[in-house]
Amino acid sequence: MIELYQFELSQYSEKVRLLLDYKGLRYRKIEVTPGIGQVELFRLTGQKQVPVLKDGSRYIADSTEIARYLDFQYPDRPLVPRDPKQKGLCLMMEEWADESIGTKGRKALFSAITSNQNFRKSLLPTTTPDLLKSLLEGVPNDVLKFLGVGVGYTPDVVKSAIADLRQDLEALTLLLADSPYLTGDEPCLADLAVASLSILLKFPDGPYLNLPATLRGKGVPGLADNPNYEPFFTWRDRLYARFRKPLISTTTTPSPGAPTSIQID
Ligand SMILES: N[C@@H](CCC(=O)N[C@@H](CS)C(=O)NCC(=O)O)C(=O)O
Repeated sequence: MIELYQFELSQYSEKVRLLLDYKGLRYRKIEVTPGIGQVELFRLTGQKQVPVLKDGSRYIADSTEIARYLDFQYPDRPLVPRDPKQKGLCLMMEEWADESIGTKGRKALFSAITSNQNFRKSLLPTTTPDLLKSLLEGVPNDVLKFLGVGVGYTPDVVKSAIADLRQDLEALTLLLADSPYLTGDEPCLADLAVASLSILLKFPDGPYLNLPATLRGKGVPGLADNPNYEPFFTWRDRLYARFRKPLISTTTTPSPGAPTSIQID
C-alpha cells in the first residue's frame, strides 16, 4: 500500500492527501515526529521535509514532485489539463499556491496562535502531556519561539504575509465568481493545491484532519471570518465534500515518540 510520511497539520501533506483521495488511491499515513523522525526521513530520502510518498520501494519528496509522479503512475483522473492554455494556467497557479498560500499561511496561523491564548489551547493535541500543556498555555510567546515554532516570524514578516494572503483570497474569490473551478469546468491540480494549502487559514468544515472537532471551520481571525472571502471558503468546503475522504477511512501509524505539539514547521 502507498505510504505517506507526513505531519497531520502540514498543509503540503494535506495537499498530497487530497491528491490521493482525488485519484481514489488508498494510502497509510505515517506521522513523522518533528526533529528525531526527520533524521530517519533524511536517511531515506536525502532531505528532511514532509510530505514524502513511498510507493513500493520508491520514495518521492515534495508535493509537486509527488503530483507529477501520481499523474504518471496513476493516469486515471488526471491532475493536469491537456488543453495548452488550461495546462499553463494550472501549473502556474499550483506553483503560486505553494509559494504564497502555503508559506504565508503558516506565518498567519503562527501569528493567530501566539496572539490568541484560546486558539493555542484548542490546537494542542489531547495526547500532549498535561505538564507541557499547562506550560504552553500559561507562558508567553517567546517560549513557543524557544520551542522552535515560527522562528524568524517577526511582526513585519507576519504583517506582510497577511497582506499578501488578503490579495490572494480576493483574487481567488474573483476567479471563482463565475467559474466552477480555477481553469474551467473541471478541477485540476491548481484547485486541489489552493484548497488544501488554505487549511491553515481556515480549517475545513468537516472530519478531514485529526484536530479537535471544535476547530472545524475556525481559522485566522480577519481571514477565516471575513465575509469578503466567504465564497472562496464555501467553494473550498464544497470541493472537500466532493473529493476528500473523511478521516475515518484512513489509518495513521505514529512513528515512535509521536505525536508532539504543534506541527507546523
Ligand atoms: N516544497 C515542499 C514544502 C514542504 C514543507 O515545507 N514541509 C514542512 C511541513 S509543512 C516541513 O517538513 N517542515 C519541517 C522542516 O523543514 O524541517 C513541498 O511542496 O512539499
